[in-house]
Amino acid sequence: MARTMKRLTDDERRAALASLHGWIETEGRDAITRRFAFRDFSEAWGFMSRVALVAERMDHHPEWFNVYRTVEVTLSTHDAGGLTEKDVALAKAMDAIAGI
Ligand code: HBI
Repeated sequence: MARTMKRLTDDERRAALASLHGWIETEGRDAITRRFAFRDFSEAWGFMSRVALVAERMDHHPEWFNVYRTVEVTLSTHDAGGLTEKDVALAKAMDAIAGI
């Protein structure tokens, strides 16, 4: 049985956003969103490929939309019905992979 993660409190969410770069609260959802822009599609795809391997290791996956050199990402924990520490950890990993 997968351990159900606890949703972050409002204070925890605020602190988490302060520790991240460029992430914002998602409209109408208990989630966080960020738009990454790269030099070209190849760099965007390379980013997604590296993140995909981290997501598999974490067993925690992004909701993302790629158009050419941009990748829009939304993170939330479906099992918890909202934002958890797993989303913050994946966001930090994505920032690091993007070199932010
Ligand atoms: N990824 N973002 C996200 N949220 C989840 O709840 C989630 C996931 N990846 C895998 C996963 N859950 C499963 O391991 C569980 O549903 C069992």
